[in-house]
Amino acid sequence: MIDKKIRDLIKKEEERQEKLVHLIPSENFASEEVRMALGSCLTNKYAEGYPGRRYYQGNGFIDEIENLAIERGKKILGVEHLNVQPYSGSPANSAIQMALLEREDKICGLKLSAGGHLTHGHPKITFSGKFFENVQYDVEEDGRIDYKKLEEFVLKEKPKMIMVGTTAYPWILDFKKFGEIGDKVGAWVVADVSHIIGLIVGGVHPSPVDYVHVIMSTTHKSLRGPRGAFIGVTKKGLEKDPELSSKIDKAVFPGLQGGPHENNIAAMAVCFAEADTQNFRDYATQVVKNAKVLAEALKKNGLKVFGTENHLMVVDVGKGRGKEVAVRLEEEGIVCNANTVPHDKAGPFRPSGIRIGTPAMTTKGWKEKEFEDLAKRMAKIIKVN
Ligand code: DSN
Repeated sequence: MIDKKIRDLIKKEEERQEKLVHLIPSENFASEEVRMALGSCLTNKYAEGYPGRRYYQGNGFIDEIENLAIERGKKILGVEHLNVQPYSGSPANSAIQMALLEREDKICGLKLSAGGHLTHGHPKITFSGKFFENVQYDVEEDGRIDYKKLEEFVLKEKPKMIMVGTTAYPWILDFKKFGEIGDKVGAWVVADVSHIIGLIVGGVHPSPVDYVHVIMSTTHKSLRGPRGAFIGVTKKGLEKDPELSSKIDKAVFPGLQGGPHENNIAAMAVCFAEADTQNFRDYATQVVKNAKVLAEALKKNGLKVFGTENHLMVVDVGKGRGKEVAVRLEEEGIVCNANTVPHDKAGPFRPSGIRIGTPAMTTKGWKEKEFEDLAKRMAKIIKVN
């Protein structure tokens, strides 16, 4: 059967991705090779369990694929153990928390409105917020974490787990500081590096590997892989608990998930190999250069910008105007998302900013000149809107 409706819609989406300017910092364009693996026959196979320990027959090639993903991932990340089965970031964080926390233990994460993530203990409506006691830290007026204040907060609250990870934080994260602070209260320190993983692997953001116990990341953002995630266990993690790797594995399967998506895992293996090249390191360097140019050019054109030292920034577009500005930009072919600014007076439902980043358009070959021109266009649209 040819499903004409779906084919037409995919074609339209393909054209949209081709034509527009994509600035959502968590989006990217995966390579043909990654997409080949994703669309392959591997989607047909059940493989519950882990390589060499499967519940179904017929997993010889699947085991080779998953082992390759693990081996390549461990090499670029520098971790001791790697689980590549999480379906995506939220299940991965849930698995980590399920492995290491008891009900009512305290989890500490950056506030969502300050650039954190729902799965980092966001109160009431999320798994991590419902099942564990949660405390949240904030950023300062300038959008930065004050590490002194963070330390005081952690010493007072004594969380069992500290989530270090961001979705709209344009500054370098001081993983060493987080590690030291966590050690003072004996907390698990988990780095969710989903946004910056490509920069870490590309050598343009410090790695958390020596300072945290667990590293989690999605693979489809700055790493340019499939929509999936991994959980890595560090040497420091194993020193804290020699059983850590097995606790994580058990929480992923059978704790939370069933059969792993081996097409995804193969695509992950491809993206790990792609990331282990000079070409990718050049890409990561260019992502950061482009972001700096974009931020500076927007400032020069009169806008208030938070950032940047990484791949993204938050632009203050006026109290409560984030959504209307994002819609207006899309009408002009520029795709971004509305976002809160630090200490947003308008609240999360009518945010005052937009969040933009450079990973996707850098993949398309954009350099400083294109981003400088774009900043001028954007400033005009934002100001007259
Ligand atoms: N939804 C992702 C983002 O856009 O940053 C975070 O999971």
